[in-house]
Amino acid sequence: MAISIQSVATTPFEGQKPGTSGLRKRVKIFQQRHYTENFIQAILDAIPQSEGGAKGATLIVGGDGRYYLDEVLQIIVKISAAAGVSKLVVGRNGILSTPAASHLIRQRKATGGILLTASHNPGGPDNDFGIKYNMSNGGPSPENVTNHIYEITTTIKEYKIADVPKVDFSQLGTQQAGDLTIEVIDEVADYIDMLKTIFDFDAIKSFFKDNKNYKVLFDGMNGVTGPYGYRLFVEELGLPESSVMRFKPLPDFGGAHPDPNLTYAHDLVERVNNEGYDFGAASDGDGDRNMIIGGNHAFVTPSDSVAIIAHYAKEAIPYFKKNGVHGLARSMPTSLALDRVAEKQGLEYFEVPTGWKFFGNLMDAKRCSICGEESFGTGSDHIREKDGVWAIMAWISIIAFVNKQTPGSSVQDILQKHYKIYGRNFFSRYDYEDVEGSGADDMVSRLNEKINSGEWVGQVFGGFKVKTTDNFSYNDPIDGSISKNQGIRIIFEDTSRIVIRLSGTGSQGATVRLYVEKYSNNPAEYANATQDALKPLIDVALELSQLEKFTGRKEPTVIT
Ligand code: VG1
Ligand code: CO
Repeated sequence: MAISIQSVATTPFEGQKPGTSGLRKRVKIFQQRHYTENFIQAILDAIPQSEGGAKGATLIVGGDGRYYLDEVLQIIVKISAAAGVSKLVVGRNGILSTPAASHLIRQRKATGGILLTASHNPGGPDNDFGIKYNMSNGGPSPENVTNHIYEITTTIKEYKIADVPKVDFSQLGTQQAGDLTIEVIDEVADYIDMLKTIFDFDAIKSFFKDNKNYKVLFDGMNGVTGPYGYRLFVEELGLPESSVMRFKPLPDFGGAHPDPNLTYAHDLVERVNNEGYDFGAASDGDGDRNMIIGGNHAFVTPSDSVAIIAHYAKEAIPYFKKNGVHGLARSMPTSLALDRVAEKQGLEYFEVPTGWKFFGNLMDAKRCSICGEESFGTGSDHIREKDGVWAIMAWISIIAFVNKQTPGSSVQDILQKHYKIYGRNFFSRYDYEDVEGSGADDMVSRLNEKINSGEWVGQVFGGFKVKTTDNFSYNDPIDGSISKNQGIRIIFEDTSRIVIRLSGTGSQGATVRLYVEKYSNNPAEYANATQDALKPLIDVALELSQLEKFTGRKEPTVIT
């Protein structure tokens, strides 16, 4: 079918540089005339020839259902048709969780995918939208590709759109827009089928059958995982409907902040503690993050979570029984708990910069099977994104496995058992959101000076002796690329650490992240409260960084 293609003259917009995970800006910014079109055109033009380029490509498209999704979908259709893309595979109503999109790219052997999400950032007309490109391995594009996208946006003079009618994404099936085929699919089905190949659904069902009083509560936080959680917990595993809450995706997430942590998933935490639930879990706006809690105020830090999953993987999860565990990896600020599991199991392990894109090469090279970030991200080489629902299923599998051996084991029991074997890495992150950018930059410049001069090395602060200081740099062992300035590290003799870095996912102002970690192998301390255990180190961090002086903030916005 012949369609008319129009060239539209445009000029570059400033700041279309993808951050830790794609371009995230206020909706109002994306709504500016040509803004979204420029960026989509840049993405298509930047698809590497080694990946096949845009012409003839098959792209997976979907997002977390946030406000402005519908308009962006139509823009993608028009620009794709003009660029000679051959097929778009889109979730119904444009809905696809980030892990489901990653899975589909791999399953369909697609060229790549365009993910429409700003993850845990709030949605709605006055909040955020986001666009990210994933490669044929299903993972976020690496820095050479995001840099290329950015370069194109700085010189763009025109974009091309095809004159095609509006596509209806609520209808399953195939439609044509000129030569472009658009296939709208059930957004949940393939993902649930994938989970069935990873986990032992029968073992989990029989655990729930044998423990009728075991109560589970899943919180979709009004984000994309609601339909996935409902289908999984209620329809597949047969749990009562009271096991899921906030499971309908809303364009503004009901005004909530869809970030699964103790602050923003407060409703879940309250209900689990007050209504006698044994297990609670939440996922973020786009479904790649997870939070795991147990009854009686048990909280599993994401750093512990990935270590515990790695510890039990081969026993409790069929996927790892079958494929083995090749190696482990964590992002730099994530606690060293995972390293201890790797050492004990004789596995190779890696420390990469913040952001899931750094795990992909290791996984593709079969050197990493399980990985995680302290920011509620946990995952494995089944896809190339972190996967919230997967992590929740991993935990339920572990609970079922441990209870088979020791009936009545709670989440807290599993934590304490782990600390008895490995010791405990107390870990906490302080976020100072939306601080004034120049103050944050000045703070980091001063820290860099201190580190370059080496003046803190050998000194003792609050009883902690500094062993090394640096600004983390990563040399990718697979492709040799080097990523510098990934965060200030102050490492002490006893392996305690302070890490400071600026967020790369915010849409305005700066967010300072301060991470502190302290190891204990004294069993008398394992049940201590995290904040009490870390207080002396946090004081050192605030003193060394002079955070209050530079940012004017006395208290963080979020503590996890
Ligand atoms: C944050 C987290 C990082 C995570 C990233 C994307 O980045 O710290 O660990 O990979 O968000 O997660 P930053 O640069 O703001 O610290 V998601 O669920 O927002 O895609
Ligand atoms: Co997310």
